[in-house]
Amino acid sequence: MASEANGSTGDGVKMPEIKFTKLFINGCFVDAVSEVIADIAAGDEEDVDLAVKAAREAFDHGKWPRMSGFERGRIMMKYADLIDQHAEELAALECLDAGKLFLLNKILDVPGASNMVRYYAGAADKIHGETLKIVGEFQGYTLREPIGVVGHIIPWNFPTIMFFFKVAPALAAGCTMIVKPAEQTPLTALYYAHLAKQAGIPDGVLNVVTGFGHTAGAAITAHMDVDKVSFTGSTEVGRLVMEAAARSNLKSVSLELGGKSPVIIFDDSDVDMAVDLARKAIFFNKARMVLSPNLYLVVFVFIQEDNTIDSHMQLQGEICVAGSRVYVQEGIYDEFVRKIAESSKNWIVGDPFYAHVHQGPQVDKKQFEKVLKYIDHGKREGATILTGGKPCSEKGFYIEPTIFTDVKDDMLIAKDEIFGPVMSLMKFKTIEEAIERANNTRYGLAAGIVTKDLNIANRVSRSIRAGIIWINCYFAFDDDCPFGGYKMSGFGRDSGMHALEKYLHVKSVVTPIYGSPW
Ligand code: TXE
Repeated sequence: MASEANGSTGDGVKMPEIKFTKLFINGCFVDAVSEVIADIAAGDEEDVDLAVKAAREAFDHGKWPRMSGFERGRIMMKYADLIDQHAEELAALECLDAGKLFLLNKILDVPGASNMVRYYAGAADKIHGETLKIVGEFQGYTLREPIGVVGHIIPWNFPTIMFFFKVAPALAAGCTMIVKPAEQTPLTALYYAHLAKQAGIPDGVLNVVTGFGHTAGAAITAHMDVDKVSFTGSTEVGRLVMEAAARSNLKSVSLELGGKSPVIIFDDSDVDMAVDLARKAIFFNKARMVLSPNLYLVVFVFIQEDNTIDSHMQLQGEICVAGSRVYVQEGIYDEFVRKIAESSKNWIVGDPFYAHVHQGPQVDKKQFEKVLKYIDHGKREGATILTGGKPCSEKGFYIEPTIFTDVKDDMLIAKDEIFGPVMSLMKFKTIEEAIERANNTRYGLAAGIVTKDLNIANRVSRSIRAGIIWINCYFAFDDDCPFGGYKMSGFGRDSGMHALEKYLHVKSVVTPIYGSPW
């Protein structure tokens, strides 16, 4: 987390005051029972226990699960308005904490979050059951009830969006919850908790315990009184989450984990467009699009008078859906390789505060070293470096956008999630081969298809085992678009109406019906 909180930024944005640094339990900011890391409280097992007790009480005896969906929705609408009113400060906090661009936070992440709250506010009074005609003299119906106390564990790469991916549907469902933000990026979560109280969300419903994964996170997953854990992060920790759930109270678990997403480019593609899309899918994007806070892409944005924006995406590969395996059909392979190598000469890696920069630094030393290790592995396994391949400055965690050719499917760089600006480029002959190789991964989060042939697009979409397929585009999301993985990318869906299901139980109620002629 960035630490310099004084003065103003280079762009003249007012440095935000860091007001909320304690844990948020039962409607109050409280000191952690244990130690304090710098300014931020490091919650541990005891703190989690206090937060769970507050959430349990709010669930078992409080108003939130019992009030009408309409009333919950009304309070959530107010919450969304408060988020908008504080957008400037929230955006600056996120910038300070996560190193994400201020303007981007202000016009996309924060409004994207408030709109997500509104989306689920609108759903809160539309949670219905079914009526059942039961054989014999019975009738039945189903109730959809909140699942209970939920633990949300979230990562650092999208602190605001991840917070509301989890919190907004759980609130609409009537659950109570404990959020543990990533230790790198806790500041906005605390601010969102403060705004929730202001909006009228009762004490104990939304608690935030900041702290480390192996202490606070692990305590949530092992807690006997947590009914569900919703986790986004690494596959390794996802496994630990399931183990802890199995060993404790068999709590329900949903996981959104890593990916190794393929981008499949067919011979009939416009090669320039395909090069642009493949780069965009992992390094950055320069595009013009209609301004929409619902489309929460990671972009640098320049607003035009006609309400469109010129943008370029700051990814550094630090996104779970990164298109890190690029399969190009043999007819256009050589041209594609030549053009992507040429275009890489224009990539600018540098300080993400500058709008002309295409790619910023990796988030921290751990990620920086992890990426370099994979690049080294790729070289030793016999892949060829087409571009990049090394750090690009002495200071900071900057890595050149790296493209490997001559990659074999069984090389580590083609199998593991690198979470950095490293693309593996591979050639294929037939559609069947492309499908088989794209599916030859333990992950299944996303895939991209580039073709002008509708039948190829439809056939490949159905054949790829992944949670989201982008045809002739990449990174297009919406609140209404379910998002989640197949295979070791996890299970359960964030976003869209499907996310509500994770936070609801279905109960059947059966009664006799005497003398019915039916
Ligand atoms: O993730 P962690 P890290 C992948 C990506 C990246 C790697 C490591 O490949 O390089 O994960 O990143 C909490 N019990 N993704 O170390 O450790 C932790 O405090 C309970 C993909 O940041 O999984 C944080 O809040 N919780 C991903 C959250 O888990 C624990 C986004 C994620 O941290 C815990 C981020 C434990 N034992 C990384 N240990 C995506 N799917 O988008 C840690 N945590």
